[in-house]
Amino acid sequence: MPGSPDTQTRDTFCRICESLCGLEVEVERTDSGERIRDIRPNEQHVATGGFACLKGLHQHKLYDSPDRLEYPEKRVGDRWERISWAQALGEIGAKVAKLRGDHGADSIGMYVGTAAGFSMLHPLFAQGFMQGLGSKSMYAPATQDCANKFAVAHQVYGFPFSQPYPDVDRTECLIIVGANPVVSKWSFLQVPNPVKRLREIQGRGGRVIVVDPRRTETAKIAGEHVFIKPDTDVFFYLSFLNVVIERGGVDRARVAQHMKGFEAVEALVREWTPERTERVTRIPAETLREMVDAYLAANGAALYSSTGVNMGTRGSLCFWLQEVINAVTGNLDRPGGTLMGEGIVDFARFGVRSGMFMDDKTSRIGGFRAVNDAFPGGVMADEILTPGDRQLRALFVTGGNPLITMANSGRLAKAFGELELLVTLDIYRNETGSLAHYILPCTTPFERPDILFAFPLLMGMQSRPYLQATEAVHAPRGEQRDEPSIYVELAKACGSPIFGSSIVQKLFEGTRRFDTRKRSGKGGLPGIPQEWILSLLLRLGRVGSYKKLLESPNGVARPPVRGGNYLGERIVTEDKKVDLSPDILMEAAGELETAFERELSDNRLRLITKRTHETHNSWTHNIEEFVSGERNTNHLYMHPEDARKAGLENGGLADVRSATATVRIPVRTLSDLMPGTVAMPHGWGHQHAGDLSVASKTAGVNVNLLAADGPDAIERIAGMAHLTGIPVDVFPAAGPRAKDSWSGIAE
Ligand SMILES: Nc1nc2c(c(=O)[nH]1)N[C@H]1C(S)=C(S)[C@@H](COP(=O)(O)OP(=O)(O)OC[C@H]3O[C@@H](n4cnc5c(=O)[nH]c(N)nc54)[C@H](O)[C@@H]3O)O[C@H]1N2
Ligand SMILES: Nc1nc2c(c(=O)[nH]1)N[C@H]1C(S)=C(S)[C@@H](COP(=O)(O)OP(=O)(O)OC[C@H]3O[C@@H](n4cnc5c(=O)[nH]c(N)nc54)[C@H](O)[C@@H]3O)O[C@H]1N2
Ligand code: SF4
Ligand SMILES: [Mo]
Repeated sequence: MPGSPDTQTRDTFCRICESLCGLEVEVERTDSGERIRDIRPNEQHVATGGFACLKGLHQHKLYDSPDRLEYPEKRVGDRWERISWAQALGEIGAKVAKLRGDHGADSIGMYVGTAAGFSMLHPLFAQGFMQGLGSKSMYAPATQDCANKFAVAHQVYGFPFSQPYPDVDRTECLIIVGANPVVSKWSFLQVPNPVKRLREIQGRGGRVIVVDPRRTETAKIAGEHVFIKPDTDVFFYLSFLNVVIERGGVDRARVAQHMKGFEAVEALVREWTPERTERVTRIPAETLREMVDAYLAANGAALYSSTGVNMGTRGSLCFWLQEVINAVTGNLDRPGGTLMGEGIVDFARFGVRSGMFMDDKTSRIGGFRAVNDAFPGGVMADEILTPGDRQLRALFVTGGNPLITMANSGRLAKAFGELELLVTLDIYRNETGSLAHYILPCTTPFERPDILFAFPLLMGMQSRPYLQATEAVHAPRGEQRDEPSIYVELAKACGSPIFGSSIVQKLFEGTRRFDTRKRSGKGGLPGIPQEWILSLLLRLGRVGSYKKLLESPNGVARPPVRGGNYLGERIVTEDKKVDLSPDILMEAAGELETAFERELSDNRLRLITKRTHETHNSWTHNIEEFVSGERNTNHLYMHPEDARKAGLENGGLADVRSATATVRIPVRTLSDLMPGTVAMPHGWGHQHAGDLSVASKTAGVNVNLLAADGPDAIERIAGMAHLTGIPVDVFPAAGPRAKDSWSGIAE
């Protein structure tokens, strides 16, 4: 009951997605500890005021579930045993030390998952642990969603995290390619309440145009939609720039002053007229010209793209061309165009000076350059299965679920079975955990103190900049610990000091004495004082302290980014110019003619992604009401005409075959799809996670069984997996539904 003596309202913010919605949490005191009764959007919040989504408002059902991990577990045969932290740390430490001694540090890998990224300290300490071990074998989901953006920004702007974003509140023309912010709530930018914000663009006479193989929720809200054949975006961008030049839309003076290499790109796009690219993109030349005209006529316009483009086969080329277009038309660094955020520190300058993320290490398999220190997930199975120096023998998975979210999950599961040590740090025993040797239970976002994560804090990727801090909403009820403390303990147990420094290691071990124990649960296990480190970070940026920020539970607004001070000033390339034609991208563009020819003759169905409001990657399927009734499975969405041709109808069961695997799944017809395109939501296939009492009973299938892995299957520049636009054939099912989520099919 709100206001009753046993309940209290606490302010915090959501850390599931980039919207970071301000929340009011109703906490009730019970005999077994504090429990969240209700979550409401914080109406007073300076940036997210009154907005939150279904997932955010129901997240306590995930955290409060009896399925939550409460203590460390060890797999003994096919049983799970509860063990103490001391035993877990001791055994893991001994194993790691032995592997490191016998096979070198690189035999120990780490996959830092998406949930880690929404905490400020979790990824930092995971990296610090690896640094201590001296291992370079880092992996991250970036090669599933956005490594192309980092790799290209590194080339074009001199730093991977220099990521311009559309000035949503002032733009007159926003072209959204392969993103669905109404469902995803935006990516690489914080725009809470996307529906309202997109409508506002239209309300002030601006245009929002969505380029997508599906008439999406965003397209319906924004009103204008253009179909594109999946995975042909690079040809769209080439002819977009071709028309920009044809229309005289290049700001030559600005290009001469602030950019270099435009001649090479100009020559590259000369042959790519919209009449030509129309044959593969299926965007009529006239439509494309009209779109370019709208973009050029606007007083401030932006092309924005996200995972629908990133996950194709040429995400790096696409993002590069997009950035070239935004730059040469004069839209980069101007109001209404694209802006370079301003974090609490000049992260780009700091990064370049310190050499951060500039390591040019390459993967053993395939020789891929690391992006932000991480190797492509697409070679992970090979790194485990291929004998030799640097062979991966142990893996830590922290806040991620690669066996559902990475390409060729069937093969990856087999590879994980070969690992001598697999440890997951999670709030659940997820599918990856089901194969682990040890599982370490972690605190949830509501059980840890926090500030904004790296994108908004360090890069200023916020449409309405502000700062915020939160305390833990309540203490964990079991022996769960925060990840930074776990990594300090693990480093000690492995005999490899965190961040490679014995002084830092000792310092953190010492600080545990000051733990207030408020957050350490009934296990009474001391942790490192996260608040101190958060405060230190804020002080580095001269924006006060953690404690001070706590006084403003609705956030503290920061000055808006106005543009006009990036080019020639804040840019960190050596010559202070935007590099429009980096060698590595120009070289990669050499294969476009062949790719175009291949595209012309390929008319197989293309499988694309589809996110839904209730599901967040692989981890919200354990909430009963999110997966009840018809929502108990994912579906294969097909255009009615394609379904008819395949001999299928709404509700029928289909076999979907790619070059990698075949999966069996029920069909839903959907006339919002471009004919020739089929769609399947990812994140399903939980039958192996027996501990997830709700999710494990869902019938969904893991779409990533269909995606290919290995050095020849991934994008060359950034190592991106190919997760959308996958060629498939669809048939009526040859048998009943599958029980095995590693194979997806009954046979
Ligand atoms: N509800 C919900 N929200 C989420 C997530 C979630 O799982 N569920 N995940 C979060 C995460 S981790 C991320 S990275 C963001 C991602 O955020 P977004 O990038 O906005 O992701 P999607 O909503 O999947 O939108 C991708 C769009 O690309 C389209 N598309 C697919 N293939 C192609 C193609 O070849 N070309 C073009 N032009 N379009 C294509 C799809 O139809 C879809 O509309 O969302 C975040 N928010
Ligand atoms: N086919 C296809 N595949 C995709 C995508 C797609 O659109 N289509 N999308 C991709 C995208 S955008 C991404 S980002 C990746 C995601 O890939 P992953 O990061 O591997 O997967 P998630 O499902 O986000 O896993 C998050 C895990 O973190 C746990 N968790 C939640 N909160 C915490 C916490 O506070 N601490 C700890 N320790 N754990 C926590 C959850 O229980 C869950 O197991 O997958 C990608 N895979
Ligand atoms: S949009 Fe939803 S999931 Fe994302 S931060 Fe807001 S409440 Fe959380
Ligand atoms: Mo993502």
